[in-house]
Amino acid sequence: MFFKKRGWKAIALAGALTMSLAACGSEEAGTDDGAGAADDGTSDDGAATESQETYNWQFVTEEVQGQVQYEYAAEFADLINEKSDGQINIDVFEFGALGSEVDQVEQLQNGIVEFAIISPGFTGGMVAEGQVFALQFLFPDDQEVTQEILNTSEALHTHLSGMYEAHNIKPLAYFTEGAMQWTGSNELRTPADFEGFKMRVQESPLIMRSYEAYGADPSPLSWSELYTSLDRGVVDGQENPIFFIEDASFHEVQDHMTISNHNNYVAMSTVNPDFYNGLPDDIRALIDETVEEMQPRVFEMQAEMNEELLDSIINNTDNPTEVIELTEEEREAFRELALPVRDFFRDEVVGDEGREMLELLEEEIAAHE
Ligand code: 6CS
Repeated sequence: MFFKKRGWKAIALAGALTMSLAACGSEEAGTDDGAGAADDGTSDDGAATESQETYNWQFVTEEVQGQVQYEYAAEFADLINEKSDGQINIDVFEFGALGSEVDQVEQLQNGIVEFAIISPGFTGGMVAEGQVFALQFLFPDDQEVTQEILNTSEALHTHLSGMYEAHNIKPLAYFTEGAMQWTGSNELRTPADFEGFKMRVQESPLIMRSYEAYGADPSPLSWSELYTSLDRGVVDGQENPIFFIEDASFHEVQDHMTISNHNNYVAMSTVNPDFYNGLPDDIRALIDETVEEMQPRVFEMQAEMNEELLDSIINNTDNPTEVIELTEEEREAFRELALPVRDFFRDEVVGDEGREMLELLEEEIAAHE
């Protein structure tokens, strides 16, 4: 695996903090039972009394320091630590420390980690309905409106979340990491530019289908291999929000970037449901309250990063990237090809429940437009 700027970074676990908590905890839910069983998520100091449970949890992300998911998890961990007067400690892992994106999903499902940020693109083979986020031109262009829908949608919070829970993944929140843009070794302005284009995608059948609809030749790849693959011409291009393109230095090995805003990069903060359900009510309430607080914070965070790092790409004279912005007419040509993929999702990818979810989501989106 290769990360251009930082190399392979494994995060050393911070020493387990010893804490005492006024609330009573449950032994099976990552608490300190005083037995010093560090490998089952407990801390090793031994709480003085049952009413002084301590908690030591792990939170894994698909990104590295300075990127949205990691900074979200770090801030979430700090907030929880503060609110609990230091009695809940969360160790945050950068991507790579615990394996691939798919490994991380399994760790969450098995309770090896308590929390994870997951991109639905990596669970497409398991929760087909989660691929709804791969449908290009579905959500409004206005990022604030999109985030409002992600915060309040019954289709997502009731229907889709239930489908994830059936697979032992409990989504706590959905958030955008920004509008996605294309980078390429050639200019990407019209669908014809995608003809035979080797497009790197996440491992989701529907994302692949979306690029096949443009005539491209999609190939699934972890982002850890993407810089090198772009550099060596193994793939010709990729999609991501601007902050990620810049921070992972993809622009340095791509001559062109297209501001297409063809989709949002949506991520979910998730928790292992058995762990979560086994927590005392007040601890669960603390988590819920903090998840809610994080929603405006992560929106602000991604907006700032995406804006600043666009300037950084434009002003990079050492590795110049030609940046173009599609006109509405140019976007329309892609939208027309993307619409039948929505029918494919409805008719071939999901069952009745998934169809109902999409219909409801479309109604919710229409109500916001
Ligand atoms: O392209 C990817 O696969 C990565 N992109 C983002 C914005 N976050 C993590 C993800 O794995």
